Amino acid sequence: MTIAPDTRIAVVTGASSGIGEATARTLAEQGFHVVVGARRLDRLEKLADEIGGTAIELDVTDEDSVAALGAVLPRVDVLVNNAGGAKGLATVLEADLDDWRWMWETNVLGTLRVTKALLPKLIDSGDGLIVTVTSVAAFSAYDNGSGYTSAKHAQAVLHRTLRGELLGKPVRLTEIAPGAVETEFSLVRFDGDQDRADKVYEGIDPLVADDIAEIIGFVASRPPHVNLDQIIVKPRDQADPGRFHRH
Ligand code: 8X3
Repeated sequence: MTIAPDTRIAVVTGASSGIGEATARTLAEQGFHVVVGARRLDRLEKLADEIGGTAIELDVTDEDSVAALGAVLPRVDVLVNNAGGAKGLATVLEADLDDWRWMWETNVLGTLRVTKALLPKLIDSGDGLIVTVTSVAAFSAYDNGSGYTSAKHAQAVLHRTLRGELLGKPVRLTEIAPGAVETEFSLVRFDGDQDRADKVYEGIDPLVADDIAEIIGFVASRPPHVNLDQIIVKPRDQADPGRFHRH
C-alpha cells in the first residue's frame, strides 16, 4: 500500500454495506485513508474507488485473512470493529448451534482477531482509536435472542477490558451500541427473508447507517485527550430491544 507517510489510516471491517460502508465514507471525508475490509470484494472495490481508499478481502473468522490484513498496513490510526451480525431468533431450547457458532465467530472472535492483529500499530501511531460497534443487545437479554445477546455481551466485554489494559497507552476506546438501524442486519438475521426483515422496521422511524457513521466521525475527530467510552443510540421509537412505538 503506497500512501504518504503522514496520512492517517482508518480500517473498517464489515465495510461492504450498512454502517461499515457509511463509516468508511465519513472517515474518508475527514481525511483518513480508509482501508475497507469485508468478504464481498466487488462491492468493496467500488467503494474504495469512490473514497480513494484501499479494498482488502477480509474474513474476520479466518486467522490467515486477518494476518494478511495486518501485514499489508504500514500504520493504523483508527480501527472500527464493525463486522458481525445476528442469525435467527430462537429460544435456548431450540437454539441452532451453527447459528451460535457464526455469531460468536464473527462478533466475538472476529473482533478479538482483528484487534489483536492491529493493536501494536494502533499503539505505535501515538494516537490510536478503536471503535467497536456492539448493540443494545450488549446491555440486555431478550427472549429468543440469546445467541446474539450473548455474543454482543462478550464482544462488549472484550472491548471494555481493553480500556483498562491499555490505560497509559495512546489508544482511545469507544463502544457504540446501536438499537434498530435499517441495514442488511435483519435480512441476514432472517436468512434473506425480505418480508420478515421489513416487519422489524414497520411503523417506526429506524436509524439509518449514516446516523451511526456521523457519530463515529464525531468520535474520531475529538482531540486525543477526549475518550467517549460508550454511546447508546436508538431511534426515538425504540425504548429497549423489541420494545417499539409503531405508528
Ligand atoms: C440490533 C439491535 O434493536 O435491532 O443490534 O435488536 S435491535
